Amino acid sequence: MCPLGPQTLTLSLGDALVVVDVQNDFLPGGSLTVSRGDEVVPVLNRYLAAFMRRGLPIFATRDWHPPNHYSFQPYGGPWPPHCVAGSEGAAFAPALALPASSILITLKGTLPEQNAYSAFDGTDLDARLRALGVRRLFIGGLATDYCVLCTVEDGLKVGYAVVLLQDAIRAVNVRPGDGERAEAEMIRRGAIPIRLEMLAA
Ligand code: VGL
Ligand code: ZN
Repeated sequence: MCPLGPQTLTLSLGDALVVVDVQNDFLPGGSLTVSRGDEVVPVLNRYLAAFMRRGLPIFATRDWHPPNHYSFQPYGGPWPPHCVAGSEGAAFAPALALPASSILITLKGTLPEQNAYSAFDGTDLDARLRALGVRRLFIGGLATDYCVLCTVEDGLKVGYAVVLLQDAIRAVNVRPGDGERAEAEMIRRGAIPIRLEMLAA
């Protein structure tokens, strides 16, 4: 007998939650809206509660660009200006229940020429995770086809096990299907997809 079901996953020491870029500019009304991006918030709040309850580390990343970032359209990039450091658009979604006292924040894309779709690119995230003894990352947030994809890929590359929070990600979908292709690619590379109901109580 397997009372928890074959798909159940138990959180344990060595696990960390990484909430990617749940910022106003990626939500409805923002400057680079991810369609239905707001739907990740209540789901992430449940994952956050599970990690808090067990005292496991929680990281939140923020896209944090200078006003002249090279990814912005006026500077030849593909995106409308978004997540300018210190702006309201760069703030965390107000409904995201981040534990103010314990959250570990990683800023990325902070230099004019620094891309940093990945939370590992040009940041100290890897060093901070290692210092805490983290071996497995639970990754969700925005957007599936950019920062979540690149963060998951880099996490796998540098040796973490990665669990993809499949019910807590949404895609930009510049081309239709980008989100689905990104999910398939992350899983192909070794990320384990889960949904809330698969977390053991
Ligand atoms: C992102 C596009 C530009 C993301 C950031 O967080 O996925 N996408 N900058
Ligand atoms: Zn950006």
